[in-house]
Amino acid sequence: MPDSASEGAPALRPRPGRRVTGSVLIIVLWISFGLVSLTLYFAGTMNFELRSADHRVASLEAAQAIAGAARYVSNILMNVDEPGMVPEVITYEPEALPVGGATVWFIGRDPQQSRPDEPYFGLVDEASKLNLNTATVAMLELLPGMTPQLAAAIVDWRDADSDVTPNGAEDETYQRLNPSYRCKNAPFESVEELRMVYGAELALLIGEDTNLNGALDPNERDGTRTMPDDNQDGVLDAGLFEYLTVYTREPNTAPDGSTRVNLAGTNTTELVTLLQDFLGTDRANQVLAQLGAGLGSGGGGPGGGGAGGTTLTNTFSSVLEFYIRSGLTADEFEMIEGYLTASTNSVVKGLVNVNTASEAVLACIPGIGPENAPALVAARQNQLRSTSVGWVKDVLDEAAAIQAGPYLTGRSYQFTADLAAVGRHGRGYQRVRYVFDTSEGTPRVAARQDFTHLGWALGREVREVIWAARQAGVPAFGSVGTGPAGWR
Ligand SMILES: [Ca+2]
Ligand SMILES: [Ca+2]
Ligand SMILES: [Ca+2]
Ligand SMILES: [Ca+2]
Repeated sequence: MPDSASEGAPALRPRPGRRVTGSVLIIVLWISFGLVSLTLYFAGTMNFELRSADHRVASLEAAQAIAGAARYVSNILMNVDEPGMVPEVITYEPEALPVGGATVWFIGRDPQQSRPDEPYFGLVDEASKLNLNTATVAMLELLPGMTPQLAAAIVDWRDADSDVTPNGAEDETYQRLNPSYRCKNAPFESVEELRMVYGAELALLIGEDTNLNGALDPNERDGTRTMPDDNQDGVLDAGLFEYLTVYTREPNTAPDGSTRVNLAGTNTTELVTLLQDFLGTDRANQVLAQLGAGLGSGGGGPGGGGAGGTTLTNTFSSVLEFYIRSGLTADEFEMIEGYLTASTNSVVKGLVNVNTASEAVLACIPGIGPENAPALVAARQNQLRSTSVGWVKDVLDEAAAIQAGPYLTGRSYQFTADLAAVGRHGRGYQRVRYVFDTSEGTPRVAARQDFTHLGWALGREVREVIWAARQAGVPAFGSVGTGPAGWR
């Protein structure tokens, strides 16, 4: 029974008091809970922020390292022994190159194709590819995956006229497209421009190599399970991008910078001087006799002229043809090769470097073809350091070599540096592809394209090294490096 006297005031004391305490407790609990949640929320966000900040820093490091590596490449190209020489891969560091806190790789192409599953690291010689602006329909048609329609459309795209090549495409074809556009009727400025050409489907251009790294990545050999739809044959069936360039141009000057002796003309004054300078008068006379020319004083031959002005009965379509007809030894030819030309142009465009081109590209050259390309690739194993085309004479028969001569060179002046980098903790992957042109002396960046969006292109092994290092909490590629001399 409650006490009536205590019914008023005392009743007010404990109850509301307890209720207040309870409410306070609940409020405190709520606030605590809220604070904990907020703390957890902010901690999570901050962790996320920190991680993404870390990632941003890593990306920045990688991007800066690529810019540094590009300067290093420029330096490599500036320091080749002789103009037009392809830098040997063992003379630079194309793999796991430390630059600041980041690491850079040069994604290249393996001349031996020894490990199809992993990328090869090195610079890529643009003269190992066919030039989109100079190759004929017949040459283009021999590329793997090329259709006669696309080969013809490529030539129509770049030629100035609007006459439709058989199977080709000029304005009326492009006007029918939606959206419609005009045929360019001017040279290609980039290989990517092929996308504009009628019939150049993306699948034809990139083939199975969706990340354009020249290696068979897991998604590129699993059939239709993941993109792309590859044929699962363990071989990388690359697209047309792999074989084409627009950059190849060779200065028509001798290694010492002087004007080359033109073999396409019939006047031999300069040739006589050159042969005498390098081989002596007697040997020069022998060679000229072989060529059907005579020195004004002495030396037999049907075309003998006045002193200092002899004529040749033959002109030469290429330096290689001159070599074949001259009877020069290989060593003699190599000495004078760089001083000779069969072109009157100051720059020769679109020559293919027979010392670096793939079998697929060599197969497109008239006189070589799919039947002779394998023999050339097999025979050149010891020619990789050479700038000579002379050895081709020993592999092809005479008629074939003479036919191929005008398309070939032993020198390269344009190189792709496809640079991929990771920053700290192997994070922040970036990839930029540069094309360098050295044809005017100092290396110049002819093209720069960000390839980061193509995704990881450094293969399984590099990824595993990064993962293992991250688990162990150690740097994946040694301590912070300063890069090799010259990268700055
Ligand atoms: Ca045209
Ligand atoms: Ca690939
Ligand atoms: Ca696939
Ligand atoms: Ca395949």
